[in-house]
Amino acid sequence: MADPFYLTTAIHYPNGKPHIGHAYETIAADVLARFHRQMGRDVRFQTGTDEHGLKMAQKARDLGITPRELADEMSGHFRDLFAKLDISYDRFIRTSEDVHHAASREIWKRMEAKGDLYLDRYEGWYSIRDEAYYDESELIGGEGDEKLSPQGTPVEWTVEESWFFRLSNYQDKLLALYNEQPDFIRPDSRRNEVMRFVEGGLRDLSVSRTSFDWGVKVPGAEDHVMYVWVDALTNYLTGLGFPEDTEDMAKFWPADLHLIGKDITRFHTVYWPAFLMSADIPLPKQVFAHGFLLNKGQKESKSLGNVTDPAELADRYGVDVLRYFLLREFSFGQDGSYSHEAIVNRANSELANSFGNLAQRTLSLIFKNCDGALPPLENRQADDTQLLDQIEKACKTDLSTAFEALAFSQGLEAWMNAVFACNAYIDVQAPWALKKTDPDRMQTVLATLYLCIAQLAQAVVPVMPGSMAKLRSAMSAETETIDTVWYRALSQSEFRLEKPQGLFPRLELPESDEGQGG
Ligand code: ME8
Repeated sequence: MADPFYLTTAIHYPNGKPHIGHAYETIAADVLARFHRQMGRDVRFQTGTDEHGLKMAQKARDLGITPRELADEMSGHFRDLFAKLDISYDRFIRTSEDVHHAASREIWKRMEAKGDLYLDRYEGWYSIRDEAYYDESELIGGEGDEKLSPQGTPVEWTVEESWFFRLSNYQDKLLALYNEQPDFIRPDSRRNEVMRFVEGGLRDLSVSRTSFDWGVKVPGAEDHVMYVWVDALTNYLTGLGFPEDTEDMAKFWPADLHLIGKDITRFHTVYWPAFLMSADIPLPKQVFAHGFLLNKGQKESKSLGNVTDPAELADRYGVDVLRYFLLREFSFGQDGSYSHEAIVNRANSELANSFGNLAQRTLSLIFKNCDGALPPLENRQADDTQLLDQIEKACKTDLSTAFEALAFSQGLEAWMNAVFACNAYIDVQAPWALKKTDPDRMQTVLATLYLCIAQLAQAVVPVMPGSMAKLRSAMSAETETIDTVWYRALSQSEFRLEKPQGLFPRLELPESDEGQGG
């Protein structure tokens, strides 16, 4: 049986329309899901929306609608965007679903049965935007005597009756976890940060609210709703059918990977494992925190007027160009800065001029010079075998190893180097000139290139599923195994090549961005 692989994104706050960070995280997760499926694993991929909490309640009040109306509308925008971006999730979860309330109440009851929950009064600095309390010592100064959270968001002194979770009891167990399972938190920089935080001592965590009622009711104390992070984290279990003993629970829990952004590392690597230990539920295997995307070096915000709609980017440049750009341009664990210029440059130099041009040149030459049939792959010379070996290593070893480790940009760099090698080969061999001087040699060169292109296309199916499906279909290269045996069978079949179509058109900068640099 295929190895199961359960992968989740963070669930997104639908208090506004999706932004580029949401697109980035979900595209990366989708590439990984498709990659693992391609490797033969039984993948379960979950994403969704995190609909409770004060932030949602306040936003709805500002708009004069109910939180549920806000959630319904905005959650729809996330679904629409993910359909546009070709996201192949298996489950889109909404935390307002009844099954999710039931799952959250069950995990609560288990933590309570353990003796880890107690009622007390809470006073502290609360950030509505982060939905988190902060310690006085963590705050940073804003303008005047304004206080801000470490994320730079406003905090308010808040007093309320609250249930508490005995997080302080879990310090040693968490440190043991990080030491015994060094891969639990990646990348290492985040692991070090979390270890320092936990070593500093843990205070019990306030886990219920009475000041509003948009959330999951606390079992036995129905005037309290759960702190939004308690129910939000539980989504990863709900989606598999918890608390029922479902087949999905048996097959996919513990999760293989929670993919999140760096700002919510603490919730996933301190609170979540502590809740699970308390409830006697096995822990996920890994949490990977990716970096943040900035717009020309700045955080996007309504006041700066620089908010980019990812759907518009996809419409303007093409979904696959956007997917490729986001994974190729940035080191996955680090922050990155994007601009229209960077997208256009990357797409033109690598997709249009390099890979697209390689495919177009090769297929056109075969179309024109080989009577529509595939040339035989015979009489190979050292140059040909060397290229074939190099492409196979880049696609099957280098790219795969990098993708397994979530080093997407490194994997795509290896792939691009393989494309460059093919372009260097075609320039040196000059099959267009061989047509007159040595037609047999021309056939071998074109056959070699065809096989290389089929492998290159297959390798990046997870990144550019739509355009690679088109190319692979046009080349009759849709099988799993692409090698010389496959090529020989194909070239001896009734194969007829269609007139090749351009894959990646050259892009232009939008007028407003011309000459601005980026
Ligand atoms: O944090 N670049 O939701 P969210 C890259 N509901 N990633 C970004 C980003 C940016 N500029 N901005 C946000 C939440 N993200 C909670 C999660 S999980 C149980 C609950 C990432 O809508 C962010 O780090 O604010 C997070 O992983 C995801 O987008 C959703 O953020």
